[in-house]
Amino acid sequence: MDAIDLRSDTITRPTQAMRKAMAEAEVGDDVFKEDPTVNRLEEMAARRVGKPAALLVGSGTMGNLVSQLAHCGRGDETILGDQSHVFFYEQGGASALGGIHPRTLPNEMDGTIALEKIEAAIRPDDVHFPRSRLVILENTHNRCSGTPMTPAYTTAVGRLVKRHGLKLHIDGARIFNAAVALGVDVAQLAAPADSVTFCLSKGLAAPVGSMICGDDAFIARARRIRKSVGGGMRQAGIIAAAGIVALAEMADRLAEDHANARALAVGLAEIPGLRIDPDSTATNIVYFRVAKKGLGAPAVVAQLGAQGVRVLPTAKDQMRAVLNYHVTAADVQRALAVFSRVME
Ligand code: TLP
Repeated sequence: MDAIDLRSDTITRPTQAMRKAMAEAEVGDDVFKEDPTVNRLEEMAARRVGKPAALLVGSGTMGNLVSQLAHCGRGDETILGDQSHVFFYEQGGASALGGIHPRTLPNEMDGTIALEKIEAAIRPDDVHFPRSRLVILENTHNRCSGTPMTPAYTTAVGRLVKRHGLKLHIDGARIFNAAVALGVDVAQLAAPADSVTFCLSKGLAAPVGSMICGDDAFIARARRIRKSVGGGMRQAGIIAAAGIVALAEMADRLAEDHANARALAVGLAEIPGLRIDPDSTATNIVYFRVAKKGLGAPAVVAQLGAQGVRVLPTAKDQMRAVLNYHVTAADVQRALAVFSRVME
């Protein structure tokens, strides 16, 4: 039997409809803005997220980097969560390549950053300080159990940021998961932000690609910067075609991944030696701990792997499972049986 791969939703392979669309895609040179399929995807993404314009980039990491470079100059400061993907998993690219200074604040368990902490971190105009320029939120919050950020919270941050003359960027790699989980429109989650990135290649199952959305001037700057970091792709309609299918067909089904995640979390909570609060799982990401003396996450991961269940170790005693398009409700039950065997 095939392995049940729960390491990430990035492992999803393109659907048949995507492969067909890719094979038949009308293409042109996108650096000349002449790829009709890329243009169509960018219009579609902008409309869906409720922003005037959008830009296709190679990855979520590139989207966050380009967005930071488009908002900030050298010596400017970003304010972001200490558990954020941008801070944790993107090699400090904004510092290395853009001279941008990150100011981290603690993420609460639900991925939010306390409003008063954001406000207190905004620097006054003083020759000693970097200029506070950009606040970055993440929705859903990967390292905080995939928790969705509500429109009320995002709106409050947006207001605060605007009052102080800063900009707001949302790393919305999984913002469609957030919208489905909260039963709101993506545009509502994106409205308070000056820029939003989202990934086509995670739960939406496209093979490659992320979108940056924002106003026309911002996207024009982002387009220039994308070129400078080597992201000017030519006949990119081949991948945009899959992105169009992803946006049109794959967002609504994310509720299935969320239900499967919940079932997995509830099942894991019943297995002796594992620790998880099933209520922490609101979307497709499940974090859980090993609580058995002398047993660490790497050993459990190796034993699970040997029995056809793949999860990701995320700390000495912590693992992550991410539900995705290729994992069915029956797979979840099979995986739980393997977990029980391994933990005996
Ligand atoms: N996250 C990956 C790993 O890098 C951890 C995963 O498997 O979850 N923002 C968020 C919130 C993300 O979770 C990720 C990918 C990205 C940005 C970066 O996207 P890519 O991998 O396309 O650069």
